[in-house]
Amino acid sequence: TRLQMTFSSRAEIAKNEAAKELFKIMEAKKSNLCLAADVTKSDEILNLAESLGPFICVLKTHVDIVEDFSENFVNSLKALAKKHNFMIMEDRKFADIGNTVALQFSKGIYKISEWCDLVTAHSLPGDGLLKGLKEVIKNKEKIGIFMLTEMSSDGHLMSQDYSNKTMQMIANYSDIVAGIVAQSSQFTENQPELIQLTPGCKLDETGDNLGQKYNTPEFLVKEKGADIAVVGRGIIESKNPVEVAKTYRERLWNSYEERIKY
Ligand code: 6AU
Repeated sequence: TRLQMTFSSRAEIAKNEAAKELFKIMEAKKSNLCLAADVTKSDEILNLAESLGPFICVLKTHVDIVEDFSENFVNSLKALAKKHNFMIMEDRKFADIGNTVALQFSKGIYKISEWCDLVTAHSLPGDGLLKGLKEVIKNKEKIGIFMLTEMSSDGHLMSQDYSNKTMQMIANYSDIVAGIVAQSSQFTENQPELIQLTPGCKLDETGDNLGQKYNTPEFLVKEKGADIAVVGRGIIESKNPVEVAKTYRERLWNSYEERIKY
């Protein structure tokens, strides 16, 4: 099954070009750490990208929290992604009709499709959303979508049925879907071409006071099937982000190496 396969063997069978590339980056850098760069100034994001870039495979943004967004910022971030060999994921969580998400993806101030490698979306509106995103992606070389299957937050409304139907929906869009955002390995057991991204990762605490739930790197990779774990505050709010990021990277990668042995 997926859990025993190496990332390099999965690169061979990935159907989405961005997923293929991401598997290769993970293997090359021995990193399955995604940084959630949830800070509100563009310089803070660029500083994180510069100092932590060597240790991560993906830098995840929420571009709508950036107070001083500019085209310059995007160009600098892209340059750092190239320099340190990581991919940029905009965690936009699209959730509207196809026509609207196509506009949100390509227009407005952010023009997300012009700079992201990966982007997140909800399946809630139905597959018209994927059709809309695909209209935009068709002119781009490599963009991969991550579909939300399950969330890390307390009381989310994504039932087993919702998650299963999400998997059915994405089956017809394997060229543009790179993976899923999920909390358990059940959905992609027989789909090693998809990448499981799992948020809610911290070395110690169990949650915040707004419903977020945390697990350790070992538990997420070995028990919950995470291929990539997302870490935000665990790193960016620590006293020494570089040292802490190295620790996350090492513990996540060791967990992956142990996982493929069994
Ligand atoms: O490590 P944290 O709690 O500081 O940050 C977790 C990051 C945030 C969330 O927007 C995101 O992960 N996230 C997602 C994603 C990636 O889509 C899904 C989810 O279920 N839970 C979650 O926290 O940037």
